[in-house]
Amino acid sequence: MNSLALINEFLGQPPNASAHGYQIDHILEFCHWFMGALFVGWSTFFIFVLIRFRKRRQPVADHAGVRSPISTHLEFSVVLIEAVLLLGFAIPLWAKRVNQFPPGKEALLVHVVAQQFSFNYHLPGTDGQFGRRDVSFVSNSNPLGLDPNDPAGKDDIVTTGELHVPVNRPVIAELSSKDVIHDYFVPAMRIGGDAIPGSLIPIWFTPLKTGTYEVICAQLCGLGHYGMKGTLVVDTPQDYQAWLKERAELAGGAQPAPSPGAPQQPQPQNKPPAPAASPSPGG
Ligand SMILES: [Cu+2]
Repeated sequence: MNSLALINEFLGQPPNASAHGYQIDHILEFCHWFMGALFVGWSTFFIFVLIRFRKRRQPVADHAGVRSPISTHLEFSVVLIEAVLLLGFAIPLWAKRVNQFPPGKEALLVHVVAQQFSFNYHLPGTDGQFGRRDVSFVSNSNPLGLDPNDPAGKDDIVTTGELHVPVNRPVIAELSSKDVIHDYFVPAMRIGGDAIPGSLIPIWFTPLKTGTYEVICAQLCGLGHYGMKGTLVVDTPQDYQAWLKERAELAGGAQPAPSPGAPQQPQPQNKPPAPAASPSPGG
């Protein structure tokens, strides 16, 4: 156990797996130790006061109050330490998260679209272009409403529940929602952000370790909120390419269906029709 992360681990925080996560962990760990010291200090002072100023020894109230400047100095030190934490560490770290996004070419951009009760992912495919999306195209087989007439969307990849990303490459996730406010939270990456209908909220992180990590919804979003989980898999670049290829092959066999209002056209099928699989997760 890392002695610098004693309280974090005690409180059940999973090991950090992202580049900026160590800074967040240091602030959390320091805050916890500082709060611990304050708790012990103030508790000791409280017990001392209870005994020192008990009624038997102090039958009449002293209207002059405290004459020693020590309590003022103590209070001032606490404020000073808190100000340094906030202005010196917390705000600069936050500013870096929201102002210094990695350049678009270097980063992997993915659209995360939350819905009750799962996370959908939209990747641009080999052309690097996201296809147009419109709510009028949304159906069970086209959960994100990809426009079937937009050539940029032909190679797009849409998945639900599981996202793969390559290790050591910044990932920018643009969060939005189809229904209510959700929150895309990846504890091991020390990142999270609200997914709000009508808004696009970008967050970014750089995964450092390959592995499988839990994604959870951190906003109480309905009855199935407890089951709104997903998986983030951090792959080696080779595994990531293999996953992309596999998803592209799957997507090639299942183009977005026409919108509900459009006339139904028979689709060419090589296989006999399988029973319709419902994409809606049990929640
Ligand atoms: Cu949710």
